[in-house]
Amino acid sequence: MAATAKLTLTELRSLYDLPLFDLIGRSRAVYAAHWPDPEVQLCSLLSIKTGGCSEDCSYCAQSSHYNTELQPERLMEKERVLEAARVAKAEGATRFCMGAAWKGVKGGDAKLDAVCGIVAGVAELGMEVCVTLGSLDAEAARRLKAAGVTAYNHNLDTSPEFYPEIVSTHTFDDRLRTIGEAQRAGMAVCSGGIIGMGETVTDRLRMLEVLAGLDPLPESVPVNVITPIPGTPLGDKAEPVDIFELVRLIAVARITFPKAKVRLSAGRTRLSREGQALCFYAGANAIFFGSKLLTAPNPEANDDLKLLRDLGFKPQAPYTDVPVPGGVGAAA
Ligand code: SAM
Ligand code: DTB
Ligand code: SF4
Repeated sequence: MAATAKLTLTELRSLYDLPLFDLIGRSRAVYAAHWPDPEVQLCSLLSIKTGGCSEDCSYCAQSSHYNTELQPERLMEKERVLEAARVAKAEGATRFCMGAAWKGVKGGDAKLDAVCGIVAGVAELGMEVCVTLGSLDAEAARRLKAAGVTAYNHNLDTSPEFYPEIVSTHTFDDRLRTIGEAQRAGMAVCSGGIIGMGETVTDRLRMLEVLAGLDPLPESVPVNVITPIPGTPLGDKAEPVDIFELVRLIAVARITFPKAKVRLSAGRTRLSREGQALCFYAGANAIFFGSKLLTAPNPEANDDLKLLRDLGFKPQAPYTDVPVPGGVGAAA
C-alpha cells in the first residue's frame, strides 16, 4: 500500500473499524514496506527534574496541583545524568529521553544553559537525544537544537475537543505552537498521546488527524496507556484499556505515519507479553526501556530483551553516526 499522509478523520475511522485482522493486514503491509528489518528501538527515559510542576495535567504524578506521593527533586547534575545515559547505552538503548517537570523553557532561562550542557554530553555518547521540557520559545528551541537534541517530545495527548477536560493551565494550541517552534529549529518531533482518560475513540483518531497535519510529520508517535497515579484526578477514574483498542490505534498510527517510530509507551507493566506481541505485529517499533519511565514503573530491561528475543526482534543496533533530523518522518 502506498504511504498515506493526511488521512481525514472519516478515513481514519473507516480504517479503525475494519475487522481487526484486515486492519492489521493493512498496517503490516505499510510496516513491511518501510521497515524491512525486525527491529525495535529502545529508548531510556530519565526524569532530570522531578515534580513541582505548575501545570494541572490531570494524569500527571508531577503536577503540584495534586497530592501524589512524589518527592520533588531539583535539576540533576550533569555527571549523574551522563552516568545514567552510559548505563542505558550499555544495556542497548539508542535513544535517551530526558524529561523535566516544567511549564516550559525560554531562551534566556538560566536552567536552559544547564540543560544544553547535559544535552551536549549525552549527544557525545552517540545516542539520539530527546528532551521533553514543556513549552519552548523560538530561542530555546534554537539553543536545544544547537546543543545536539535529535527530537523534542511534546505530546498532543488527546483531541483538541477533549484537551480542556484534562488540562486547564495551558491549551491545545499552546502545544501546537511549541511543536512548531521545535520544527522550525530543525528538531524532529516526538508527539502522541494517552489512551484511557475517558476520551472516545473519535478523540484518539482526531489526535492522529491533527498529528497527520504536521509538516514534517512526527518522527516518533508515542502511544501511552494511562498509568493511574493515586492523588491525581485520573488516579481512580482511569478506565482499563481494552488491548484490541490499543492494537487498533497502533495499526492506524502505523498506516498514518509509515516512517515514524510508533512507540508503545507507558502502561506496558499492565500488558501481557502476548498483548505486547500483538502491538509489535500491528506496527509498533519502539519502546521505553528500563525499569522506570519518568516516575512510574516499566518492565525490567531483561524481561523486555527476552520478549524481543522470543519474538525474533533485534534491538536497534547502536549508532556509529547518529542521524541528524530532517525529513525523517516526512511524507514521501
Ligand atoms: N512536562 C512535559 C510535557 O508536559 O510535555 C514533559 C513530561 S510529561 C510527563 C510527558 C508525557 O508523558 C505526557 O505528555 C503524557 O503523554 C505522558 N504521561 C505523563 N503521565 C502519564 C500517565 N500517568 N500515564 C500515561 N502517560 C503519562
Ligand atoms: C511519552 O509519551 N511517554 C513518556 C515520554 N513520552 C516522556 C513518559 C511516560 C510517563 C509515564 C508516567 C510517569 O512515569 O510518571
Ligand atoms: Fe507538568 Fe508535563 Fe506533568 Fe503536565 S505532563 S503536569 S506539564 S510535567
